[in-house]
Amino acid sequence: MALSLLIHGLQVTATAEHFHNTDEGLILRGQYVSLEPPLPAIRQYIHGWQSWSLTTWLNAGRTLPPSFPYRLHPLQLDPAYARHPLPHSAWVGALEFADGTVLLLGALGLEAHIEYSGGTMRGWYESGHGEWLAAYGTESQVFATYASALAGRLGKRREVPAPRVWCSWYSYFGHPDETSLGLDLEGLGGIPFDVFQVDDGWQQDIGDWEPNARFPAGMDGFARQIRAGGFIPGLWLAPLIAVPSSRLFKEHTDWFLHDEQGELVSAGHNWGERVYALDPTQPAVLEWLAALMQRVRSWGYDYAKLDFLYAGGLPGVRHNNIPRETSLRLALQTLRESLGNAYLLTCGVPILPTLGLCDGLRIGPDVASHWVSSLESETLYNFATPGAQNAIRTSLGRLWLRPLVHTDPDVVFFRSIHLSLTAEQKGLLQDLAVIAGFRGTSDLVRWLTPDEREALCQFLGAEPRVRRLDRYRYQLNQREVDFAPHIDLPPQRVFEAGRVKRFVQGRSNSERVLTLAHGYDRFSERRRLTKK
Ligand code: 9PG
Repeated sequence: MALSLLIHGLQVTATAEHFHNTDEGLILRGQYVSLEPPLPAIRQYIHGWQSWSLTTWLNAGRTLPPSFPYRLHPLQLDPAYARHPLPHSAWVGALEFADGTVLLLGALGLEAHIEYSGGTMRGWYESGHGEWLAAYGTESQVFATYASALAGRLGKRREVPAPRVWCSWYSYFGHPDETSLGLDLEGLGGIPFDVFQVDDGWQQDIGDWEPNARFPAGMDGFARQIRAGGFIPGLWLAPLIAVPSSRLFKEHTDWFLHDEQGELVSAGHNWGERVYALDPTQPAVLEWLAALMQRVRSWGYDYAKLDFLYAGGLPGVRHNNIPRETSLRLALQTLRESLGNAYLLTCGVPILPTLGLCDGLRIGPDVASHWVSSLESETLYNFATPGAQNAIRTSLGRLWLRPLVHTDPDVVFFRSIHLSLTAEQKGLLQDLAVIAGFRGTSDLVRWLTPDEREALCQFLGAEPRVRRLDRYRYQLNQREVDFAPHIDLPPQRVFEAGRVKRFVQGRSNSERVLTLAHGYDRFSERRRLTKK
């Protein structure tokens, strides 16, 4: 049914099966809906599917080429739409007009997608009929209305303060060890962190969540050491994936998600291997997940960073045929319940299915010790890879989620060694963390000068008054910060023959494989940083 409607004063031609006005605004119902405003938009908002997927404002009508490498699509964006001809938005899209006003269309259920073409914003549910919110006003107003409607449908976080987190990843990468971390713990004495979180690298394999030889005291022993140091023990796991080398995969290959041809579904590449996705709609998998979370709790961890959760929402044939994001949400419900009252930070996760179930949510890709790699952004056209600029761009586009969840823009840096960021770039990351309300670092205290240590303490303790001045400008107490000059995408893909080849040449075989598989050079970065 097509209707001409007034949405907060804007005359819009809308199609849906059903319309009704509520306190929240105009609610549309239907599998397919559309909004056609009277004027063309100048910019459109695209919202990436999971934490790491690109989220930003684009000039209306511009297209985005598919990112490279394709084998990372399942790991970085919604693979079902990776080669969609128009910029694709998961759940929520918005249009900005020349006078600065914004028209938003946002799904209130899961498995929903949005695109904009020919002056019309279209939304569709992959299956079934769901609800949508249409709102018109200032950008802040319409996103606040959407957030409040989502809170009513999916829920929001518990009323606990956001923890201040020390996380091992951005200094040790895949090789943390009990002895070095023990020294770091001592160094952190007197610095106001709440959580000391061990990241990737403690486990035997992705899928085999038992401590490896670098943690001889066991994860329970190390949790006791963290607690004795005065911090809440935190642990990283990627419970919904496994690599083929793991015992889990070898012993339970039938637990993994298949496609219609009966082939295993790829969850991307990482750790030098292909990654596969568990099918948590199988009762045995759900039981295994619950037992795993209970084990983590029994070891003494009260903070869990659960990562690579997108795997639960990939397209595939599930045991009980329920839609993909609904099945992810059911898995998250089990994870949440089995973690009891532990703090849950989700990462690499489709956004809407987590709402009401997690306390904290990673809202952008990883930061890195560099600002941007021109190979990745200009040639691979990949904005989900680690890098401070990518992290800032997408996280800024997701700050509207603040009323629903602790928004984690990833760690900040105070160190000046093992880092190529300028003082200004470090400052942008720090300001964003304060605005987002979630603070963490991986800096080792022994890497910090006395001034840097002092700046870290001040950052952790500061509670400045934050005011949003416009889309990219904020005021922190009396100081203004403007992110606008730092977030534009390169206008189009720069593809010089030989550029990728030159980049890859001169590296060892294993580095070459990793570079090609990942589209970025994490391997050499890790080796450089962990050199003592
Ligand atoms: C541990 C890390 C850290 C980090 C997480 C996640 O290939 N990729 O695009 C890719 C993106 C992110 C990523 C790894 C690979 O990092 O965000 O904080 O926990 O896992 O492995």
